[in-house]
Amino acid sequence: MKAFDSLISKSNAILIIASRPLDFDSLGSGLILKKYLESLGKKVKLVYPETLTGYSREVYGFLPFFKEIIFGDSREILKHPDGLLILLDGTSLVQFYDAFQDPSNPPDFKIWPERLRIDHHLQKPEKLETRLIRDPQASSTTEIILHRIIPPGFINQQIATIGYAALAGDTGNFCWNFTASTLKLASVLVAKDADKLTIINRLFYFKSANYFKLVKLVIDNVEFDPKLKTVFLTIPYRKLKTWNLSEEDYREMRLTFLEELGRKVRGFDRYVALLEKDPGHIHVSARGNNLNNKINLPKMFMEVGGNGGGHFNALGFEVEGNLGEVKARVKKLIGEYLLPKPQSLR
Ligand SMILES: [Mn+2]
Repeated sequence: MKAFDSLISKSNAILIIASRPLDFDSLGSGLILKKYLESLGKKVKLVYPETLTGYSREVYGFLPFFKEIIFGDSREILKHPDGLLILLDGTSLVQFYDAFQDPSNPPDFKIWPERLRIDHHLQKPEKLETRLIRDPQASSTTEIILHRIIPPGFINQQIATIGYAALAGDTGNFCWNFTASTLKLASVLVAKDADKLTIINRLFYFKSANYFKLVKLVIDNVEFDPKLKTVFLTIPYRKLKTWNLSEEDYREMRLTFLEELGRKVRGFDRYVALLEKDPGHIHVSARGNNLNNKINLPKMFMEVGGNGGGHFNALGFEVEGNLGEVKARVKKLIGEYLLPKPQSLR
């Protein structure tokens, strides 16, 4: 890709930041790009902007070159611009520094004159980059990089393993968000002997022993709304506090609802989690059934404070407000979006 080549030819040093939240595409796209740029003689640093829990290290640690990733807040390193800044697999500023530990004093990207963002998410008004490579049709940022930047000859077994992990992760093991191109690429990676079994094991058979407790919490707190064809998981702060969940358990509980139950029950086309993480601070996430959900979820949720990021059938954001009121507004919106569009008068 010419634009990319001319951009990197100008810089000897390159800083790559892989977006939060942690997944195989974020780390994988970073690792593949790092190894490729290093093969061109560049000095590359790859940062994932938060520290990892022991569990996450177990899940992701098998990735080739994992030890080359710098884990921890990106704010210090971002204060010293040196060469090109590349932002991967994210749309908003908070994804590129440790906003979870400390949301105040976000980094100032503008002090980096050249900033490239590569992403497959829907566009968002926040403009972080000076150059953008974006393809919302692509399954993953890794797919964009392997198709448009990396020459096929560069793919060896290690790169194939990283790439396959990213594709399988972002498509739910090829259940959604994939195209013929994705499968062609997967075929190349399998032919290069990607370590499929380890990847599938880490992605789908790696639950904690207390997973069953988390499933019970979810099941005890869901509400099926047949009129809206939507399932809600609504948990107020006072209740969430009594459960005393670790950050990992919280994430696993939320994803159990969204990814394992979500999209799956006949007659219910959307799954909405409204979790009051701190008093008045609500973590909203939703999934839509890929066949039956016709509501553009990122678009609809912008009306309750969403940032427009995500995919048609998947999103998450945080908003300040009263839990009951937010839920009532979400229900009203879904009801409105489900009404047949008025026919224009002829
Ligand atoms: Mn991704």
